[in-house]
Amino acid sequence: MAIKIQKKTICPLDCPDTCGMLATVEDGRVVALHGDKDHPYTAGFICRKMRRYPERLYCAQRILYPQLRVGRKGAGEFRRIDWQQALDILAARLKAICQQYGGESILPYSYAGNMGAVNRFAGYPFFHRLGTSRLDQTICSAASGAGWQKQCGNLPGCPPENAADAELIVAWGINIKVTNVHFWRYVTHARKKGARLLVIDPYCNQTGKAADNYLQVKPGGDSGLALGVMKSLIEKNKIDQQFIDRHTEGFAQQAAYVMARDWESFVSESGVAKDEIEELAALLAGAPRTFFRIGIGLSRNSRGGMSVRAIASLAACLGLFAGGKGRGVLLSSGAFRGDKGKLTYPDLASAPTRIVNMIQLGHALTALDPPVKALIVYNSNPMSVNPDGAMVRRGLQREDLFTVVHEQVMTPTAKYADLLLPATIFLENLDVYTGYGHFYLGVAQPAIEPVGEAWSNFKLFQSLALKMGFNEPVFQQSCEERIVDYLTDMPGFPAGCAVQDVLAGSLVHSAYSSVDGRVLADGTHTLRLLSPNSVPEPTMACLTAAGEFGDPDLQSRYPFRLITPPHPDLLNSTFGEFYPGTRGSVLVHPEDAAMCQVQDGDTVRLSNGRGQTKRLAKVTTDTGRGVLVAEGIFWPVEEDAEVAGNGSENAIHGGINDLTSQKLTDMGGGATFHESLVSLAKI
Ligand SMILES: Nc1nc2c(c(=O)[nH]1)N[C@H]1C(S)=C(S)[C@@H](COP(=O)(O)OP(=O)(O)OC[C@H]3O[C@@H](n4cnc5c(=O)[nH]c(N)nc54)[C@H](O)[C@@H]3O)O[C@H]1N2
Ligand SMILES: Nc1nc2c(c(=O)[nH]1)N[C@H]1C(S)=C(S)[C@@H](COP(=O)(O)OP(=O)(O)OC[C@H]3O[C@@H](n4cnc5c(=O)[nH]c(N)nc54)[C@H](O)[C@@H]3O)O[C@H]1N2
Ligand code: SF4
Ligand SMILES: [Mo]
Repeated sequence: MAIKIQKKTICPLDCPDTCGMLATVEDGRVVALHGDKDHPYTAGFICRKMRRYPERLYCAQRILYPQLRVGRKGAGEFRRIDWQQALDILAARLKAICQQYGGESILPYSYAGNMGAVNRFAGYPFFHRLGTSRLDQTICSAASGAGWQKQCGNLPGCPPENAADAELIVAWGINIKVTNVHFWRYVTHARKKGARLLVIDPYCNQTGKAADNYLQVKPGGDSGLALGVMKSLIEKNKIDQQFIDRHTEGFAQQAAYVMARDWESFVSESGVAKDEIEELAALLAGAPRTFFRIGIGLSRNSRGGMSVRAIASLAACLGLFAGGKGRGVLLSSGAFRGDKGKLTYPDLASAPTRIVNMIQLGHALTALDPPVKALIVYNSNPMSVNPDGAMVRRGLQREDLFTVVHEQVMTPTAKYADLLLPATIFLENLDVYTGYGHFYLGVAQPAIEPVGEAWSNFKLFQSLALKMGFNEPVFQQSCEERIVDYLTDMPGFPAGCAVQDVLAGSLVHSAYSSVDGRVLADGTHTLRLLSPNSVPEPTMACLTAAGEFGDPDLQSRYPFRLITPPHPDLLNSTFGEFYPGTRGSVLVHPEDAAMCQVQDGDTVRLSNGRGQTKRLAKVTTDTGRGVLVAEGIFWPVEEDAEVAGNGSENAIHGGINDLTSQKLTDMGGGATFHESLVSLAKI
């Protein structure tokens, strides 16, 4: 009789919830995944995406051994080789490219397919030592982080548990029911005691539908709204003056700024009428126990960093950072501040090398000088997730580019590999995980042996370093040694907590997590409403001009504003393999649909100067006029990928990111995924 055992593990996906899970293992195979009841935050529940994860371990698309390309680039045709051959080829090619073109002609590309601290950054020591170009990892939270940093410095977020006692919860640019499902529990607790949930978003998303109030804001219009509310609070004398005096600097200048602007500027910027802005101000002023849950979604546009600054400044005017029962502000928890250098080893680099912003991968592969000759991808699927997908594809098609992809399944990027390497899945790995939506950290031991010949990122880069003759001690480290080193003296790690206990499975609760979110109580933080040294960026939260959405040339050619938020069944592009042939939908306002003669269920083409894609129209008032919403980074549908007669690559219908741009956010060098002008036509 087969024996079933349960092993504790942790979800590795890029999701604020970082769930504790139990893997049921039978005969060395994982047969089920469930939530771990002992995890204090995720408490026995995991999302439906992850419950299906065991299928992914054993699916037909899993890459099981190293392979070399035999067909044309992108065709996904390979022949099997063994790891020794793979390492020989890889080491020889990298040496030759370094010799002929220099180390900077090699570009590593990685992101957060696996959030385990060791595996996520496993390639860094190797690439520093080799002297390659460096990747600026900006694709997710760079803009929101920069905006938060400007106003709040390194202030941690308020623990999510505190929201349970709120009388008003504001979900600002975050789709809690999709991207932060465990926070919903606190919303429910609070509402049982009479609290209201307000959602501020350009479309009435799943969370908006379940909310008490939904407020539609223009995409990128949050600064207009937050500063308008601030103006109303000042006019009505509803500012928390005590908090302002004690914990902030620069309020007088900020107040002078909003009072000098007329109402029309806030209304036109936000798309929210004056009386609604005033109502919101009254709602906030009347609810001292308010909790702001701020999403990263609202920062993915040309004014995104400023939106976070404006909302943080508004929260300061309301005194929310003082914490206390039911009050607080949470964008990212910032619960553990490990020294990244203990994972990445920047000192191995003999000289600083050029930095490539990952958002501009399309540019790097097609126009950068001196050119990129080798691209090494792990932990990411840039062909799907990176903006300006048509340019990324054009780059990956280059015959003189050597592309290595270390992957779990045959993704759209993996198909373009010259050398394809099999990667382990978290259930086969040892690693340490910290949540960014809560305050816990844990280590997960492998639940099973690797399937096929899969190697972890850590094993790949340690082996490659030895193959290349790198003999620094870091390349001899075991994964456990790196974890122990990383956890030792980690800021946020509570005193008296033993690293060995953590390796044995104990969860760690951050020292930065105060019970009631009184993060400012010790008086060590001052919120800077005015940052005189931030020039050339504005010194305070203010109204700024939109990028692509404000461009008159583009507006006349491509009249619709497209935003591309997450889908409940995908985690960025992960799980795309479960939905072959799925195009995803696009929400279209009924008046726009009538103008374009589009009906509900029609297949439509979305296009602009960068590319095009097909989606199914969903005609609904959930979105505003002129705003199209395409949820989810579904993989391109095979039949759409044919090149039309003229052979131009623009004739390809790629994924949704064929429409998004390489333009950067106002701060932090982030991506503007929610700011593309497009046209809409029925096919
Ligand atoms: N199911 C699922 N969960 C996920 C992900 C996924 O792909 N699928 N992705 C994960 C990752 S990597 C991340 S970073 C997080 C991201 O999670 P969030 O921080 O929630 O950000 P997004 O989900 O990108 O966007 C959330 C909302 O922001 C809205 N939004 C867009 N532009 C604006 C704006 O200008 N103003 C305002 N107020 N709202 C705006 C969108 O319409 C959307 O409803 O989620 C993680 N969780
Ligand atoms: N249009 C649009 N585009 C977006 C976004 C959006 O809202 N709209 N969101 C953006 C955001 S917030 C983010 S964070 C990025 C995410 O971009 P990515 O980090 O690329 O995220 P995923 O799409 O989940 O792809 C991760 C890949 O890594 C692989 N992987 C997982 N674990 C491992 C491992 O241990 N080793 C190796 N070698 N591979 C592994 C998975 O199989 C998967 O194919 O996407 C961005 N792209
Ligand atoms: S994706 Fe998020 S909600 Fe789902 S199991 Fe992982 S951490 Fe939990
Ligand atoms: Mo992200």
